[in-house]
Amino acid sequence: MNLPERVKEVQNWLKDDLAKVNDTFNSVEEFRLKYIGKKGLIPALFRDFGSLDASLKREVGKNLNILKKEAEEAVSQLKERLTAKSGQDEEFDYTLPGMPFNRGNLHPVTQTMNRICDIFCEMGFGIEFGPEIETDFNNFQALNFPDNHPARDMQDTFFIEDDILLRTHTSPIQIRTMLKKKPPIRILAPGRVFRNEAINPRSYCVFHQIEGLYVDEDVSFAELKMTIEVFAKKFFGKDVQIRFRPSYFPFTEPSAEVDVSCFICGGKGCRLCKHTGWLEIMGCGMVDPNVLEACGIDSERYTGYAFGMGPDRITLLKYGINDIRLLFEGDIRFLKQF
Ligand code: 2U9
Repeated sequence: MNLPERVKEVQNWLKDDLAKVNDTFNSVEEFRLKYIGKKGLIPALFRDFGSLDASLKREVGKNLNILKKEAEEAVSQLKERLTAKSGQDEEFDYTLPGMPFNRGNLHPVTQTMNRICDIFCEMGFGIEFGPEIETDFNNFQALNFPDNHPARDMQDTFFIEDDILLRTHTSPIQIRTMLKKKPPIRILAPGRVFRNEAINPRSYCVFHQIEGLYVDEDVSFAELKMTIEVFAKKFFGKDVQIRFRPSYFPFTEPSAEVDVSCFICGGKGCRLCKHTGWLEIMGCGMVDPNVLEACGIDSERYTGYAFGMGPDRITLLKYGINDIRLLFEGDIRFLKQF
């Protein structure tokens, strides 16, 4: 095949190949190399042009230049299209509505704990945290638990070593605070606690507590009652009543359990309050002088009150949940309802 015919043939291939190029770098580059790359078809035609018969040079030279220009322009247009498209997703339809994304929410127990902490913070309480692994002294001894108390039994407490255990209440936080700070002390101690209990709908081996402690000169049971009443009305609603029933804890004397009038039936009696009209929400009392002394606080000069509540139980009551285990399973289908 002579050169003029080869030029025509390359012209036809160019048209066909151009129609097949897609918007990818590889496809454009393949096209460029085939036609105008150093070893491409058009430079090869130019190389043969030198030995062409002089009478044909004018006509063939003109066609060759046109062919070269067409190929170069095609490549530069293809490259421009590629640059314009890069950074964009061809498949993406910008008119579509935004994709909804899962924002998540705080665990219901965290919500309860935050609300409780907020209310007591408004009343001047600070918040303290402590380790979940504790000493026997901080968890039992300093809190006036006698050596033979059932809670100290392996059956009830997870011991790690002889004197090291998983805290069974958040009270060691208050012990630590009293050991390092002088009164006045007014703190809240929230956290996870651990007890070696049978697992069933009403009890679990891990649960939460929030305890409060106020130690100063002249702290009285009357002040404790008022503080708890303010809390109960803010948390459960301004119309709730509260009542105190005498009780016993090793670390407080006198001690009491606190009930609120049922916030479902208003005290008339319903399934939630087991037809008593009352719901037990916390325990409290005046800090036993032995506990103050164990922390180096003069019990002649200072008195204190303390209280403790279970935010898991309060969450179950609030939402009418009948199985505490649901709070610890991490099932998203359950958790996203709150
Ligand atoms: C110190 C001194 C006293 C904390 C208190 C209670 C009463 C109480 C229970 C509530 C529900 C435990 O989780 S629960 O079962 N707690 O009734 N807690 S007084 O008294 C303290 C704490 C620390 C130094």
